[in-house]
Amino acid sequence: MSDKKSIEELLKLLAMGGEEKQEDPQNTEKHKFWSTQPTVKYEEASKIAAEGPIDKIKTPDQVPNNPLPLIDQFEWCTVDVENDKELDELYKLLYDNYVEDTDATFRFKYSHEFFKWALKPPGWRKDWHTGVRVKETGKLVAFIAATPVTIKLNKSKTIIDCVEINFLCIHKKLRNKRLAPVMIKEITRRVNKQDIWQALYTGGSILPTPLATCRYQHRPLNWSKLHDVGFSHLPANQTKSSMLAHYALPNEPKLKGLRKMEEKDVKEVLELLHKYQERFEIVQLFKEEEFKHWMLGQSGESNVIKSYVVEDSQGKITDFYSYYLLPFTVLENTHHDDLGIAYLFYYATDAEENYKTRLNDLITDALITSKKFNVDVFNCLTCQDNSFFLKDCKFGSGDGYLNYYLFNYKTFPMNGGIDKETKQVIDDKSSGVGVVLL
Ligand code: R64
Repeated sequence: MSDKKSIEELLKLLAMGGEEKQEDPQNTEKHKFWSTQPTVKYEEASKIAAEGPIDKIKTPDQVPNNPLPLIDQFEWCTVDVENDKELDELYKLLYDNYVEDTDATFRFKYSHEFFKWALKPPGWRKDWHTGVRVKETGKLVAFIAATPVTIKLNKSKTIIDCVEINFLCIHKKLRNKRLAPVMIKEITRRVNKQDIWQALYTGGSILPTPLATCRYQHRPLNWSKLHDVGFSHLPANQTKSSMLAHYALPNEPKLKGLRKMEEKDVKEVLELLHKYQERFEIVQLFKEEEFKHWMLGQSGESNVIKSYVVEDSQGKITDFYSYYLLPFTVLENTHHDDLGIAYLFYYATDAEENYKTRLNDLITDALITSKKFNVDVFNCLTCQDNSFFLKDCKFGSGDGYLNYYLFNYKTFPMNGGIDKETKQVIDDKSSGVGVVLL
């Protein structure tokens, strides 16, 4: 976000000769695993002739019935996310061992409600919440999850029933023991047993081969708190009060007819979204039940997912947006112990000639409504049509990148909303990526 960061980035780019390289010392180990998997090889990526599955077609009965062998002291388990005690174990594993930012000052502050929303969409399966325990003590030391998702590739009109892979986490003391490949192969086996052969996943590190790369974007809402915790820096030519003024927002949303989305809106909003998504190359197709789950949560008001619609004077829904809330715990700060974070999720509008203005108004209202939920920074990526509002809505580029991957499927590379060389946002251009993962 700061000037310092952009200089750092430039130096890094210079040092790498403009190429993104693996700085991971395990690059070769990683390669040893990924080169055995049905993914696009780096060299192939630029010369893909046709889209389609990579492995030859199989049937579930050709897939082994038994789990992969594990190192002796460990055993497979399923984590029962309907059991509070097991949810607490998952919380502890992830809190202590899931991805951290580079300075280890922030950790995801999960809640039971977040886990249930993220892990139990319609069609969820217990055995897709795969864990590893220490045999002797029962301690949970690794986890990986698959959830069902249907994607559509708009160019070829291909619809694929696949899974999303998320929450891969291995206890810090078990790192470098080659456990991740075993976790990935085991979840693959369990998914294949259900006659599903493709998976969608994202990650910060570069593996063979991203279908698109997006960049983190942040819109400060509570600039002074972000400054206090060391996330935002004061630019040389600014004062604290000029920063506050720059990021100030009205208290009330400005779109006439804006209201919370309700269950009765599900069908109409879903139609609006599916129509809207025709502009992207890869999108998520929802069944009504799935859309209800993802936009409204379990039952009653959700503290995790927030969805709003704009209803015109004829009662027609013209726009909608959604975001999920997943705060960070802030470690070792004298003034603050958490940071409220919203992540932009799905949105749509039927606007055409005033498209850019409408998107800007819509996302401005997303920012405004999120302040009620103690959001300090509103995050999104450079995917979807975000580059139409990032600048005017005062988002700034962060130092994180998110790579999108498809397992066992070749696609032409897609635009992730940033320039390949400079990594800067490309303004006012649709990205290819219309699917949003948590
Ligand atoms: O900023 C951050 C993240 C992020 C993002 C998308 C866009 C911007 C983003 C930050 O780390 C951050 N910090 C340190 C301060 C403010 N923001 C992470 O992430 C997209 C992916 C989010 N995944 C959440 C998730 C899902 C499932 C399990 N655990 C976590």
